[in-house]
This record gives sequence, structure tokens and C-alpha cells, in this order.
Amino acid sequence: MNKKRPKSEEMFRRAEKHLVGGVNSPVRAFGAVGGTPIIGARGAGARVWDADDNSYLDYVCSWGALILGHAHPAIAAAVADQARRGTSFGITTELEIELAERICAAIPSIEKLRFVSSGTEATMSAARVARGYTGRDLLLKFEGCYHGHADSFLSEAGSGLATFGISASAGVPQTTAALTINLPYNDIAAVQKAFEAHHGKIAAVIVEPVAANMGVVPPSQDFLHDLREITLRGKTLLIFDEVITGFRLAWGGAQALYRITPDLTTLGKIIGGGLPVAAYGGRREIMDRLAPLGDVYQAGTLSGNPLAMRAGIETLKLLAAPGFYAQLDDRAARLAASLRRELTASGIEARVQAVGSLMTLFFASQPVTNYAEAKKSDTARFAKFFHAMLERGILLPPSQFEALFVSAAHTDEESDATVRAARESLRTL
Ligand code: KE4
Repeated sequence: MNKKRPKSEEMFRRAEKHLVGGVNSPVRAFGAVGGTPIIGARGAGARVWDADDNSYLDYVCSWGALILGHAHPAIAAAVADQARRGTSFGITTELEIELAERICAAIPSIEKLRFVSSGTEATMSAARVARGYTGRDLLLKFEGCYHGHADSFLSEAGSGLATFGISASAGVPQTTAALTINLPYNDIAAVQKAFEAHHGKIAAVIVEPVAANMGVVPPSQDFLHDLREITLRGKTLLIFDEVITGFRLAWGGAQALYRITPDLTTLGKIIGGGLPVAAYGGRREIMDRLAPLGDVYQAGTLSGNPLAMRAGIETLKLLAAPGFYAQLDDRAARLAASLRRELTASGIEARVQAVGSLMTLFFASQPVTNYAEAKKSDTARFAKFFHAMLERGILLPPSQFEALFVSAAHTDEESDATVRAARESLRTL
């Protein structure tokens, strides 16, 4: 209880001198929950230690990359071994061939792919090849879905109607934002209307098949199926952004779980085992539009980086073990059920929304089915809960609009400890 963090506080002051906001990604600044961010020092399994050697059960897990937990011995050994063989060549290595073969074998809709170094690069490039392939300019995304920070995706519609995005970030020209249509997630009628209004002009629809960047919001019953139907009819490419769900919700990702075949898929996080790897891929006829074969350009100095490829290969080898996902999902379901019991017992208006090993504890009284509803959550209460859990050694993602990630390293005992901390924390609200 009441973990003191003098070193984190001192290091964060140092960080603020040369790193904007003291961070290299905004969410790490704890802006949404307040207080001084913790500075990480090391991790092992389901645990992470801060600069003051306080340990926490980690449900950030590098925002989903660490499905096997921190410092998995097989991954650490593979990266160390590869480092001694060379960290980057600038020419193709067998490692990127092997990881591509493994991914394409797991996800049949991906006949060819291109590795890049971040999810942002993957979605930005997928949008470009979709525009090149279709000859169209418009993109359609859903409010509250996050696809990285490329200009095309940093826009949000006005509320409700299918409108042209108003840039949510300074620095994005209105002319760029205007090429992205934003609609409420799960609102297939709005999609139908947008396709009628922009007939023949929409290059691609990009969607998180399970939304996890407004908190976890599952697709409604026929949303993905109907999205597939509408995009097929409209000759628009359907891009499944599986940067989070890929190799998390199933060996074949959300597209296997929901049995929908997208035209393009983006991957990231898990396929790098904690190192910078992402990828985009799909049907040969689309991907072959990319240079050096085609006229859509995309490149990257560290794309297919050998260290990252080794980490990805070792990760996928371990995920392919029989029963891996069944066990992970059972453990996550057990945790979600226990948290729901504690919420009921506490009488506090909150709910756990979960799909597989992804979950969010929303401080909301009603089911959250889209971003407008997510934004009604009691974020002040979430902030209090976050800190009460942190003091009890549980690190949750520092935002109501993010997902908790359960890894294979989270044992039932650690889930029980999490539930005990939640019971005590709810009492403080
Ligand atoms: P990166 O460029 O951050 O590697 O990936 C962008 C991205 C693309 N698509 C989806 C579905 C994503 O969730 C992300 C990134 N996820 C966030 C966490 N929700 C990254 C964490 C951060 O911004 O620090």
C-alpha cells in the first residue's frame, strides 16, 4: 500500500527537460488519471517494477504486445542471439521470409504482406495502397477507433451524422481531414447512408473488428458481416485494423473469430513480441500494386528488422501451442466474471466489457456500444479507481478509453490478487 515513488518523480522531472511532456507517447504521461507517471525499470512475466523497485501486476503489457508477458526467456534468448549476428542489414534476411510465411499461414486473407515498424505505418500504408488500387480518395473510419497518428486518421466527425471529419489534431490540413468520413461504431445504417451519399468514391473502410481504443466495445451482432456486404457491393476495400486483435483474439485474429474476410489487414504489437514490428497485407492483386512491382510507394529503413523478426518468430511459435488461446481466454473470462461480481457487490455503477483477453472496466451504467456512449463514462471515478489499484500494486492502463490486456503470464493467483485489490479500491470510491 501507498507505494512511495521518489525515483520515478525525480526521473520524470528529468524526462520533462528533453522529452515533450516527459514521454514518447502521450498516454504515458498519466494525463487522463493525474499524478506523476511511474518510470518503468524492468519486467518479468506478469509483473513490472518501477524505478523505486515497487512491483505491479501489469495490465498494460506494452499496450497488448506482450501476450506472453515481460522478458519471456525464449524471446530474450532469441534477441540476444540475433544481436550477436547483426542487428540490421538493409538487405533481405531469411528471418523476414520466415515470419511472413508464418503470418500468411495463420491468416489466409493475407497472401502477401509488407513489414513496417509501427501500427501507424501499417495503417497509413494500407490506406495508400487501397487508394492506389481503387483510384478513389475517400476513407471511412469509426469514431473512437484509433488507427495510429497518420493525418488521415486523426479526425473525428461531428456527433452522429456521416460527416466529413473535422481535424481532431492541429497540423492536419482541413483538406486532408475532409477526405475521411467518421461514423458511429456499430451504426450500419449510417454506413449505408454514407455509401449512398458518396457512391463510387470510398476507397476503403478501416475498422477495429473489436474496438479497443474507446475502451473495449464489441461489434454488434451483424455489424462486421453487414460492413463486408456493403463494401463488397460498393467495390470498396475493407481494412481490418488488427494491430490489437491480431494473434490476440485467436490464432487467425478477429477475422477468424468472426469469420469475416477483409481485403487488407494491419497487424502490429504481438507479431513483434515487444520489438517494433507491424505489417499490412492482403490479396496479391492489391499488394502487388506496391513498389517495386507497382506504382504505390512505401519503404522503411528498419522494416523487417532482424531482432524484431526473431522476437516475432519466437512469439508465434509459442502462440501456436495447442490450447494456448483457450487457456488465455478462460483465465481472462474468470477475471472478468470476478470483477463483475465485485462491482455488483459494491453497488457502484460500472461494467466490464470483454472479448477474449481484452477488457475494459467502464464507469458507466449502460452498455457502451459506441464512442458517444463511451464518453459518458465517469472518467473522474475511473481516475480514482486507477490510483487506488496502483497503490495496491495493480497497474491498469491510465485511461478509461483503453483496454486491459491479460497475458499468458497472468496466473489465476494473480487474477485473484487483482480482484482483492479491486474489492478494496471500489470501497474507496
Ligand atoms: P502504433 O503506431 O502506436 O504502433 O500503432 C497504432 C495503432 C494502430 N491500430 C490500433 C488498433 C492501435 O491500437 C494502435 C496503437 N494502440 C495504442 C494503444 N491503444 C498505442 C499506445 C500509445 O499510443 O502509446
